[in-house]
Amino acid sequence: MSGGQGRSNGPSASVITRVKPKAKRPNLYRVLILNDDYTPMEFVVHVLERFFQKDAEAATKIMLHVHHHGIGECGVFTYEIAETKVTQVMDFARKHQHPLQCVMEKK
Ligand code: TYC
Repeated sequence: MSGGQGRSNGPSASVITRVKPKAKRPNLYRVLILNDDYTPMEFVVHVLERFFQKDAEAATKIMLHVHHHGIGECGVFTYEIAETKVTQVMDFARKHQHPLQCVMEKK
């Protein structure tokens, strides 16, 4: 077993390497906020501006969509970024004693 693919990567064994770069698409996750009866609309708009870089118009549109439909998308991110956004929003809502819920789901 020497050369080509096989066991024994000892001295002088060859290893097949890929020449063409394999572009792996990362798994993507939606970050969603949920409606509730208590979180003030202005607070939700502020969250969307602060953590999701939305302007006032886009943030208001998303907030109103959630208010009327129960759930809405704040953005799409790789796993670690999405997880960070969820944590930031949940911590911020708790700090201000609002019940706002933020979750992520695989796209
Ligand atoms: N339903 C809330 C209210 O009437 C507003 C709200 C919108 C709360 C979006 C949460 O994700 C939310 N004050």
